[in-house]
Amino acid sequence: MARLVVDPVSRIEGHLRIEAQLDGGKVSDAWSAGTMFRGIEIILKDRDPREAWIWTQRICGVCTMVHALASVRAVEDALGVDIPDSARIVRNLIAGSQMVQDHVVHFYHLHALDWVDVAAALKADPAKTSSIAQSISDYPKSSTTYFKGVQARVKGVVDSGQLSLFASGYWGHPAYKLPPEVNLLAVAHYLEALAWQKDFIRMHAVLGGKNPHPQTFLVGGMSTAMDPAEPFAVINPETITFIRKLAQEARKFVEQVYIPDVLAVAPIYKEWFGYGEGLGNFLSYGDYSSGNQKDPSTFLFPRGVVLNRDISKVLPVDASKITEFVNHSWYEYSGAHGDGKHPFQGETIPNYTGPKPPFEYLEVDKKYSWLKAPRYDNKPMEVGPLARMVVGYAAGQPDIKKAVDGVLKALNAPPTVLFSTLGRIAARALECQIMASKLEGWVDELASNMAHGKVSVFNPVRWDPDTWPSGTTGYGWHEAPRGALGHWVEIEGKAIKNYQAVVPTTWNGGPRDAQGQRGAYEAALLKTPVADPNRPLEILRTVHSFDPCIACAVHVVDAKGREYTRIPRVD
Ligand code: NFE
Ligand code: MG
Repeated sequence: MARLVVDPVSRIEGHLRIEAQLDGGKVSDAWSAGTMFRGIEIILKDRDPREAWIWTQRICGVCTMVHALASVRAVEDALGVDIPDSARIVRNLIAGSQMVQDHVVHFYHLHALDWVDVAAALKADPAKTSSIAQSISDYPKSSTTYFKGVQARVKGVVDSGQLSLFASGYWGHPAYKLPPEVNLLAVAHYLEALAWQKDFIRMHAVLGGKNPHPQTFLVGGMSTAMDPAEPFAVINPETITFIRKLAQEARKFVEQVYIPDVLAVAPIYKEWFGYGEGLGNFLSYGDYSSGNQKDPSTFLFPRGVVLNRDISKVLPVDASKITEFVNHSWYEYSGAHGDGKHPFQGETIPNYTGPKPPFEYLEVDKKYSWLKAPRYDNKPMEVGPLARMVVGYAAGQPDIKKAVDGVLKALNAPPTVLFSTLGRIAARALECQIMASKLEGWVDELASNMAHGKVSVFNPVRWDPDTWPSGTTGYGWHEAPRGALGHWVEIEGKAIKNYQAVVPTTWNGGPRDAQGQRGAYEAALLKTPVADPNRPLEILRTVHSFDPCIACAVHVVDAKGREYTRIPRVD
């Protein structure tokens, strides 16, 4: 029995440590620990709820705008504000393009190198790579000359001895199984995707003023002025033409590069449909409305819960059943410690009680993470693309049903293969394809609203705090790239009394709860084979399949407790 420590887990956002017990070459137990503290919920106290989104958006720069969206929705819910239809569409476009960019970046830049051996790409025959590329896709960059050029570029990096973005990989590890030619194909697309995502996210520059952290959200809508006759309006006919082109190019990139690559790589690693299964409980709040943003029946991704892998039933989501536990987290709660707290009663009272560095292992029987442990109806849940595809499939959502059935048919496999590491990767790719196919439709809807004079993007009805009730609460939900995201706000007078965010990676990467139930990463790592404990590539495969973001999950650590900066409240 050996205890393995992976710290830090790289190619993620934030600081994550995995401790895993090995027995007979397999993981017999695992612990997931967020090793950074952030205090955004605390910073929000006493601030104006209309500006909360600007602060919460700084929870993360990877999923960037998702916390702005959840925040304005929470305050809109508390104040009873409906948003204009054109604001709904602009929000769908900003969030949808975030999801498409985020999934492509995850596949190529954060996850592919767990499956693709960059060093082996140097041994490939570029002519063979070219013929593979042309057999699986119409993507035009597929000539022998092109792949020769990519190979020369990679060789230049390797020969320089400065591996840069390819440093510290487990190159040559026996678990890499792709033929050299497929490695070269994937490395080429790694570089293409890097360039593509930078161009595509101009969608945020146009509709949000900048990326990351778009600046055009408002409680009550958006500040993206819309005017068909005004060249200086954010949204005018020229903008529509530009963002339509971005949406078309995104769909093409996903269809011609991302999807064929996933389909080319997956069969070579098909045993990974049998590892990384995890909890089997899935939660999706649902999102991307075609009408009223509060009405789940208008959502592209359905709302629901699937328990114990039973896709014959989708259970409704009851927000009152969400709680967070801190029995194994470095926080204190007032009152009975074994109880979970609903976010409306939630507290963020940090108290590090772990070992002083340097230490060998965390005290995993006590407290061991900066993540809380969220539970739904006292059960741990997986959230994210797989949860959305499972809930959507079980609910019979037509786009999801068609996409999932298509892949299962191609693999000649039952839906149960989805409950796995590779299933998570496939679900993310399918979801990205569905989302990329929806963007042009939303651009058309926006153009149509503009043509019909529906140019309002902001509802000012509750802008003046004198119109607010003296005390109120609200919650806002979003399906962020990594999963179900919720913000809960309590407003008293004209200021925030309490603010709690329960975030996708907190659900997936959180520690054990009062009953000792494992979180999603911890459960998914069980039975994972580890060929070489000094190079735990297989652990990375499963953890990365969730696309961890610890900055989000914990919402600047200084071991000595020094103050970095003091941020004044603006009255
Ligand atoms: Ni920081 Fe995030 C997403 C949110 S993850 S990336 O997607 O919310 O927990
Ligand atoms: Mg929180």
